[in-house]
Amino acid sequence: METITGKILITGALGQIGTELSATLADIYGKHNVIMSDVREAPDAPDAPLTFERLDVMDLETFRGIIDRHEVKVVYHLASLLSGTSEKNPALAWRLNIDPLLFLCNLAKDRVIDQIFWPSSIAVFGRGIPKENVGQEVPLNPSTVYGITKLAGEKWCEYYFNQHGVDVRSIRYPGLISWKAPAGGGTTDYAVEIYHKALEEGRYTSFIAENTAMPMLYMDDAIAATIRLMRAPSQAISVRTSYNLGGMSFTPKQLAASIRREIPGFEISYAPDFRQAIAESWPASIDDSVARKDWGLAYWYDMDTMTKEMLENLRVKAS
Ligand code: AKB
Repeated sequence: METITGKILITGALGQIGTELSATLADIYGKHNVIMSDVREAPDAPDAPLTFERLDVMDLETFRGIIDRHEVKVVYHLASLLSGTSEKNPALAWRLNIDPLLFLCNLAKDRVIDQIFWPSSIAVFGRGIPKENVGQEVPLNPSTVYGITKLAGEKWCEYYFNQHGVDVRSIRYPGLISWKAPAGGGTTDYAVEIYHKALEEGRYTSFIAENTAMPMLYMDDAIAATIRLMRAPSQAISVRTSYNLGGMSFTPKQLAASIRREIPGFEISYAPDFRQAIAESWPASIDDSVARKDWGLAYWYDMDTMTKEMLENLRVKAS
């Protein structure tokens, strides 16, 4: 087990990333060093393994109380409204995605906490750039509320690093695919739902059109990348806005073909909704060479190995 000064707090810890990140951090640093928090109640498990705090991240007084009480030094601030949900409630998305980040940056500026991780997204990209292999330094013109909040957040991270030496690190996550916890409110969520429906019903209706490619990543690779970034020496971090992460790139049609290799009768149909326009505003693939060079980003899964893992684990979970 590795030693750490102070405790680690995870916000949004019951969400898709938080569920897996909390467990991995507890394995690395010890259960007593990791505090989970979420706006939802803790799951009603008699053997809930980690300390849990109920926290609405917009309640800054409670947020501060938790940080002080547990002597938290590192915060993985994952609580966020995703792209689909943000379009439905822009004012809430702005407040929720920005105010707690600024609160944490100010705590780090005052040296109450030492390090922050904050997730950005491929949603920062928009018009005026090529669709494929989008690089780290391109004009950012998001067309969604969510993308606007993520772009603003990235700029705040950079500002607090430049002006106050705040060690805040960030990744532009692509769509994340996992089986442990459901995705919630994103445009890339079809790539999670499809596996559940494939097993439950043998068919799926995709809200994204068949040939729309988006960058995607299996959760194990996302967690490994996040921890690798946070452990990298400060002098290796050349990007203080947010690092591109490309993962893999596929369309719903290609993902359906991958599932059909495991479940031969699987059928897919298409009924694009408002999220289609969001998907079309995002890149199809991402160049993440800067993250590879700076802190050794690497991946272990491709579409087919991910499909095998997803189906295998969901089958076990359902049995
Ligand atoms: C979403 O679809 O909103 C997220 C994202 C790409 O940030 N998964």
